[in-house]
Amino acid sequence: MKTNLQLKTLCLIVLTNILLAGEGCASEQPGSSSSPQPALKDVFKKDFLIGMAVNNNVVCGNDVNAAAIVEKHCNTLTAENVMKWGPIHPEPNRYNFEPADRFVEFGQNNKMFIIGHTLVWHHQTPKWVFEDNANKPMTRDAMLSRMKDHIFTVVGRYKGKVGGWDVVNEALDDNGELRKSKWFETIGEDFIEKAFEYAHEADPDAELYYNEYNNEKPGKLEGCVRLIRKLKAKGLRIDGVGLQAHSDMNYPSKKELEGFFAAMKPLGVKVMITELDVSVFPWVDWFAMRKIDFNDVNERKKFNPYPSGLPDEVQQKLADRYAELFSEYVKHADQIDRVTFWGVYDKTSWLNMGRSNYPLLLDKK
Ligand code: 9MR
Repeated sequence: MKTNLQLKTLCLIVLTNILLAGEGCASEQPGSSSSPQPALKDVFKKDFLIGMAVNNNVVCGNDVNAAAIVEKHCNTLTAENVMKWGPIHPEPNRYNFEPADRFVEFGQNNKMFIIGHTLVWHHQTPKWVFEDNANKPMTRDAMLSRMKDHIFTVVGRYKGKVGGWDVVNEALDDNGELRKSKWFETIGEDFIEKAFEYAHEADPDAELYYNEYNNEKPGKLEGCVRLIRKLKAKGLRIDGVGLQAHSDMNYPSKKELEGFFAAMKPLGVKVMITELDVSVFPWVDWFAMRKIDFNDVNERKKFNPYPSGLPDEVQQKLADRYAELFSEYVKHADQIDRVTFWGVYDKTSWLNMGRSNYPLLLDKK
């Protein structure tokens, strides 16, 4: 373990500097060697890999500043959307590999550990996947065969290039029971086992992960532990558990994080911090967000209080919060393989949802 005080202090200073640099970052050439900021991947070299989820614009050369940031700071890379079922396999007999190919190429060119996200999820999966030719629900066998075919095609294409796959994403409900998704309803609870089995067959060398949000909360945490134990008992390969880490200024607490690391330790799996961001606002889901009338001045004040920039004191609180989370990560570095931010900079974060949020290390510019 590498929790020496000097390293820890350096990590926190770097994070705080990046966050507090504000607009100063924009005028600096993010990837240039003259930049005074050390690369995060170097600062945390002894602890874990550092990654970011990227979209098409970053890997296709449309957003050169973001690409330079990723090249400078990251040694691992995740596809934010292009490998999900919908984008990569939009119709029964049509795959759209081009964006995923560009993503993998970008990662390879920069010698990054590439993460495929994600093979089996209830979301961003087209309706046709769960229907037969007559638009009737699929039988278990037909569904398994469709799943296998998809996994073999996608994992097979990137065999030896993608180092690890989020095989199954978000299969649990908050109470730790299996989510009643179409996967669950059509195949039954062993759809998760089958997905891991097929992924391993398709690329025996790839690492395989189960990825989840809020799995540091009681209920879901217990469900997650049960699931990993079950997969292991069946002799299936599972290398790690993804803690998405969509966080806010208070959640997760130190206690919740400690509980998660303690629960994972005896399972013999690595932990990946897979989708880190820190919302400066308490969580409001998509459904509720859509109902907010941003033309109403009171609603705006309440839900979009910082439309043109974060006040200094909130920025400082955000920096402190990031430092707090990273102290926990460094403390548990013996369990953590990588820390991946869910995006590169605030402008492109999924958390804006119609307002200005500030969840990442780099600001809108
Ligand atoms: O960031 C992703 C966003 O661009 C997509 O519109 C959204 C679709 O559901 O998915 C977002 O990423 C999600 C990730 O794949 C799984 N965990 C939750 C992430 C945030 O919603």
